[in-house]
Amino acid sequence: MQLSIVISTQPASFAALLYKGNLDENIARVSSLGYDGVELAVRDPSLLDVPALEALLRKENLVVPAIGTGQAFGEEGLSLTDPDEQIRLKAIDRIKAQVRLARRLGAVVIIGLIRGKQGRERSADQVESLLIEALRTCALEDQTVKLAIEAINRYETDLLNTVASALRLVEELGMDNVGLLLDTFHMNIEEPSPSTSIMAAGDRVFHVHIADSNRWYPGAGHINFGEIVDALDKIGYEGFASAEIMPLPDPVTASKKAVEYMRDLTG
Ligand code: LER
Ligand code: MN
Repeated sequence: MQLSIVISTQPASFAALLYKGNLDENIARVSSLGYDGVELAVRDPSLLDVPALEALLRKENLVVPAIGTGQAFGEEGLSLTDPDEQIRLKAIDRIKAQVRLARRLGAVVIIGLIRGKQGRERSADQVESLLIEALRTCALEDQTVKLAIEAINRYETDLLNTVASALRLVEELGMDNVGLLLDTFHMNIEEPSPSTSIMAAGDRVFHVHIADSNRWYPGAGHINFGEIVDALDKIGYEGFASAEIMPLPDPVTASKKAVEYMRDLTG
């Protein structure tokens, strides 16, 4: 299995991010630790010097399997299902820009917290139709770029907490370039059996996040990663497992432990 780790291209408040500081140094460190790729959390692609980034990735021999987009929600309040149409349109434009960046980098675009929240005033049907329409527009921007909807636990959003609910939405949308991101931290909270959920998602799994039950590096909590890896093998998953972990006890130890533990497990 190919391994990557999430880093941010700019300072951010989201906790499960390593290396929030200098991008050049961070990418060099990820490479020296033996990762195959680096997942980038990007708030706004227009703030990136893409040719410089591409040169750096070439130099360090790293690919970018996925781009995280949640900072636009966390830092700017953009969401694909906001009640305010102007905010929804801004969020759609931002994801379209992420799709264009992803095309250049060969990455999947993650639809995580940018999906927004349902709240008490609106029904699930209302909010899900807004999301489906927004995702259709984003997916049509470039059908060679995959969008991966992440099932996120109930403490972070009330919209699409389980793999089954995200899968239902993906099937309703019915576009080949829209699938799922499975995150072991969220699955450990929401799924009766993470391996059964992985099997149910099958070839709709476009990307995987790994963190242990406490969101520390794999091996620091009680998730059975052997079972997770077996289930991913069974569905023929050939993508990346990307460590989205707390920088604890410190960023370098966390990223080292994650890659060592996963290499031991997957060979
Ligand atoms: C992001 O991938 C994630 O897992 C969420 O908890 C926050 O966006
Ligand atoms: Mn995640």
